[in-house]
Amino acid sequence: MKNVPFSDVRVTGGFWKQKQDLVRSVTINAVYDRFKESGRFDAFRFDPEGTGIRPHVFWDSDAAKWLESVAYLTAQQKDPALEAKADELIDEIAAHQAEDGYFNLYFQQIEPEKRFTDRGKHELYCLGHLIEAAVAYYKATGKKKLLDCVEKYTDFVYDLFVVRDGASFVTPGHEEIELALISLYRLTRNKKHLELCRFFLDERARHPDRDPGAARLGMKYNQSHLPVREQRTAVGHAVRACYLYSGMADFAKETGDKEMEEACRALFDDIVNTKLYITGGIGACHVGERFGAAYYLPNDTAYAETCAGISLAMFASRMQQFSSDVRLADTIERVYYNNVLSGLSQDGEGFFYVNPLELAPQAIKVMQENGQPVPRSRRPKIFSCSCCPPNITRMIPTFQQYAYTVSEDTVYVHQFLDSEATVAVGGRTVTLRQETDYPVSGKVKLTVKGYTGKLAVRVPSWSSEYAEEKKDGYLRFDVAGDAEISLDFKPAAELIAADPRVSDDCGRVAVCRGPVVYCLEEADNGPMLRDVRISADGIFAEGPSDEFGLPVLLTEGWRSESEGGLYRPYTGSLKKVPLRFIPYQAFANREEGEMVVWVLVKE
Ligand code: FUB
Ligand code: ZN
Repeated sequence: MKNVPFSDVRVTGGFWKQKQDLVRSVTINAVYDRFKESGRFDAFRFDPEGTGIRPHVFWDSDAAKWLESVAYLTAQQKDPALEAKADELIDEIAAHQAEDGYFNLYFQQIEPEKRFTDRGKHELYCLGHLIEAAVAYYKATGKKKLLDCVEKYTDFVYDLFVVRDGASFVTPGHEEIELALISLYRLTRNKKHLELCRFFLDERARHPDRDPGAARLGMKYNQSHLPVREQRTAVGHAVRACYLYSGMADFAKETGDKEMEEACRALFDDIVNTKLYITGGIGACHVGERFGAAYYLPNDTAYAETCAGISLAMFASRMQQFSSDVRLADTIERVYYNNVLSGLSQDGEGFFYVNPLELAPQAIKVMQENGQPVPRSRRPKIFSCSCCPPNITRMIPTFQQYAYTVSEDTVYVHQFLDSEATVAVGGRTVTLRQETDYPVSGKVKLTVKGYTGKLAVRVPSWSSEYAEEKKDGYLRFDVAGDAEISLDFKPAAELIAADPRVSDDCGRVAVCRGPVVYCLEEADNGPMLRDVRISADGIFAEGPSDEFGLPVLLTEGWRSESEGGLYRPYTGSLKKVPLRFIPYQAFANREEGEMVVWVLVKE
């Protein structure tokens, strides 16, 4: 099975076009401006004395993700001004790459004698992101300068790590380069790129003396506790984990390594069965930005980093190279419509790094006073550790990469967006048109031209339509020539409960409509939202969708009487109140206040 690349799918309208237009017109430039102001781009001038800029150890990766984003945008629609900025940055990289191929902002400018001496300092992670940027930029523009640079650097790394064993550590402390090496290999077909990936995967956890974990969190923190083929439980830093699993899945695909594939399957199962927020967020713990134990999914202190959600979608999509397990596409959908989109403000300039499922600004204030790490109640325009913004700019413009896969005789439709795709299947090129305003409605019209073969269309797990007809989550059609298929998945408000082992959610429900999770905000419903109850009948009216691009949900609920002293005899008396739920992805775009996803339910 092959993923159909984003560049073969043109988004023509609807929900995703709006999001992508926002990134193109606002976000990509906003991230550039913030990175420029913070010195991230001027650091590439390699003039620390003159500029006074001391680069952070992973600024290279921030700039690389911005570059990669430019590649994806420009591949879909030329933007000479953006491309000029990207070229300028690439010129600086080429100009300052060391003779031997090494490139790193921090180590070349600040501690040149310490290259590859500290596993925790992200050099290989930065190279991974530069590789991804170079591959994307070459494919988008045909320009090879950055690709030449990263190939030279990769040769250097191969020689240092594989041939000479000349670094202080053996494998990356922050994985990412593994998946990047596979995309480089897929472009160059240079066996060294695949071999370097194999080396980093095979050697992981085999050198505890040279490859440390984190002081407080041990070897699990960076997945160095077990050889990768033996890993079955998702542990440690969530972004590191899913980038690693993505690399493992890609490697297994390229080499037919069944043990590796098996490990990936188990790791995916572990995440979706026990460690996934309803919003698609992963990595519950602030300390170590890591997975908690199974079913540990607190709402107010949820970490659920935007990058972690993105990394999970990347992992799921790579697992689609092996099968059409419908949970893969369902997970990508859950992550994108909730955890990823909540990472971006409606004006396109602000970002969440942490995506909690409950906000109580008073509690946040106390936690701040205590010096505890807390979620934010507003989206800042940049962070000192600003990995999420350029991940948003590279991923929203390419959401269509998750729409289709093809096997020898079947085209699979996994995601729904108004678009036109050109898909190669069975030695032929097929045009596939999707007309839809999904997820506002669940209506999807598919038009296929010039295709004789099978078409499999996912029925989203939230839909109760087509229960009889679907097989393994997909509707199957035999197409001969041209075909038109009209479907309606009929999203409607639904109450979802959690496994009782998720203690924060006991006695509570989440309101969902199609793939979209909803929440209550103080701006609509006043404070004390944890006290609000809704009816178990779950009867909602749909309100207008102009404010958030998706309908709001209206219902009546109940709250306690507030009078009666701090403690009072229980009477059970409640008062009726109107309630307005908005899409979780849009929370914290108005005045500051409380937010809850999981609400009490009244039988
Ligand atoms: O360390 C690099 C990136 O910054 C990680 O992937 C994120 O979790 C954040 O720590
Ligand atoms: Zn991040």
